[in-house]
Amino acid sequence: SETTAKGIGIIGVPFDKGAGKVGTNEGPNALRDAGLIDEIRDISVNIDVKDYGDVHYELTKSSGRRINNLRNLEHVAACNKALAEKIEEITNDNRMPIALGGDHSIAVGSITGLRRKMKSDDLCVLWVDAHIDLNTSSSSLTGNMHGMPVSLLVKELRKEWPTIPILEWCQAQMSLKNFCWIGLRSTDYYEKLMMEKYGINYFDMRDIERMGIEKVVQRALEKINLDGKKKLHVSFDIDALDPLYANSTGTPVMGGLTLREGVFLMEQAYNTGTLSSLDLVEVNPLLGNERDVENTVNAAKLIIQAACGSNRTGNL
Ligand code: EXY
Ligand code: MN
Ligand code: MN
Ligand code: MN
Repeated sequence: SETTAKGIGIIGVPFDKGAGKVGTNEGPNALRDAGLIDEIRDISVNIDVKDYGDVHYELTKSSGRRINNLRNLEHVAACNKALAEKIEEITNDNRMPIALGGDHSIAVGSITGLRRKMKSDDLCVLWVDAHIDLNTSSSSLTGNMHGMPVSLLVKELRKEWPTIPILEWCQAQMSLKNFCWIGLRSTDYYEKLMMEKYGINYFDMRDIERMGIEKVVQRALEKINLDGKKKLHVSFDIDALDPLYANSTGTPVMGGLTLREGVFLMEQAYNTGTLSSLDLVEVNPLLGNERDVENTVNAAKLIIQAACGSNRTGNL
């Protein structure tokens, strides 16, 4: 297979317009202020980390009105367009992009940017989340676009969308077959219908109870990357973790992954040698008490460090 990236590229996406609550725009700086960049550098003397700063965008038109039930569509479109360009720049620099969210709508830009230099089927995605984020503009009950990113990225559901000129740049055209979910415990009625209709790959919390996290990760990777030839993107929503570990997030759901399961999952993803990019989203430092914020930020840091090859028993 191809050579792995020579370094890591961090991109902050201070964005909350896809969520129903404000505050995930503070995520990137909460992680940086907690020492994330230096802690990644400490993993190994050979590690090469570049911080590309934050994504900035400008609106081409300024209206806050809803279009097709899509809250803040203009913001979501403009931010993700700018993010896709940054991700492309980072991959051109031969670095593994790590997008610090931001709400989960930013996966639209991050995966679109990655896909630009790849053939269809060269990329697979592990979506680690309490939610499946599969709503379309017509199925969504909230209009919050962080519940819709997957449907904008896959050909099976993109056709359910009306033509939206400001989203024309989003031509990811992935297949649902190249996605697998881990951690599900909250899906909407229409999302469940789509899961059945398209035979979606997933391992929910019941599967984790029955098989344990090791088997779940192994089976998930077998489903989307059996021969190990694809590049792996992990889109990690911090609300996949139980609120005990990550309460500072907008849509917490009890009964989630332990921090140990989340870290182990990411260590196994790293160990495949195919991990080539990551989103870490939905950290909201404006929610919860001081202790919640500290726990959530620390949990996010451990997961990112695992994606960078950190070893819990020490790094040489
Ligand atoms: N399914 C609900 C909706 O569409 O509004 C909740 C989505 C929550 C999305 C969070 C980020 O994963
Ligand atoms: Mn450059
Ligand atoms: Mn999500
Ligand atoms: Mn979620």
